Amino acid sequence: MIEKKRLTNGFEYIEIENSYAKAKIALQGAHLFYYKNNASSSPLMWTSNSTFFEEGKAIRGGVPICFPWFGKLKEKPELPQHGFARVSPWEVVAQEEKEDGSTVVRLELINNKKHFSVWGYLFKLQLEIVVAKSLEMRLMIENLDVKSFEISTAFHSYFSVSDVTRVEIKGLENRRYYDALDGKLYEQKMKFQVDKEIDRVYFNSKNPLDLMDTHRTITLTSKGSNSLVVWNPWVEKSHQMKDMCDDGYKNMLCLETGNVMEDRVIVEPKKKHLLELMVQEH
Ligand code: TA6
Repeated sequence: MIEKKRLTNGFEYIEIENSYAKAKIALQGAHLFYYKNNASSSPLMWTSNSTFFEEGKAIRGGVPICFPWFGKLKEKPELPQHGFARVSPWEVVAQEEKEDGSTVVRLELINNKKHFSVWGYLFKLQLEIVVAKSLEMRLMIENLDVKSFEISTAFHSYFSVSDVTRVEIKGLENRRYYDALDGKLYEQKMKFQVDKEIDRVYFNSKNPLDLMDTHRTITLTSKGSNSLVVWNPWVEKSHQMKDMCDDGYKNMLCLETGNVMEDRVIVEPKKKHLLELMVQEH
């Protein structure tokens, strides 16, 4: 089943249901905000029960698409954090229920005057989402301009965990990272642990990455990305965010695959950059 639906406030999303899983994708931001494998006891992605589903407001959870910048845009810090793609209306350009039981949806965003006024380049984004036993996302970024552009991008994925203080991550050992909380560089020597706010950019990311929860392991395999951002807002920051339920931090961890800071990407005129993520749970 693939059905276009609207919330009472008119907010549009696509609901997908097949023999493997159920998913929901907002047209704004081509933002997957729900995915649950039929064989799982809990959803794969976490979404705040205080999130807004309103035009122009980023959904707190699921997989926000960060483009064309990550975090604040240095030269224009007043612009929306993580770029405009996640708060822009995308268009469904293809949808297919395949013979193997999976469902594929493709959404597109082409630059408009509003985008051009803040970021003066011609571009096309196409996001392909495959809902199957695993969740696959492919973001194709095309430079339609006559000049190169530099981008920082990420799948800002919020994963649902039973207790964030008890999860382990395999694949970060000895990795260099930038700690956004103190602006310093470190190396992951100790076992990864969440017992405070975590906001780190790991460089030179490796595949696969395992997020080990008590009842399941979530394995991330990415292509076209060299950075991994790990974020948990913990108590204080959660209280500061209107769209974050106070204790929501206990059951989520962001593992964001993309290219940020020193890993940012230059896309030459008429060329494409592909960012891919496959998420499996077992
Ligand atoms: O996950 C990295 C990060 O840049 C954090 O610093 C935090 O700001 C998070 O993104 C959430 O950003 P958002 O704009 O969605 O509130």
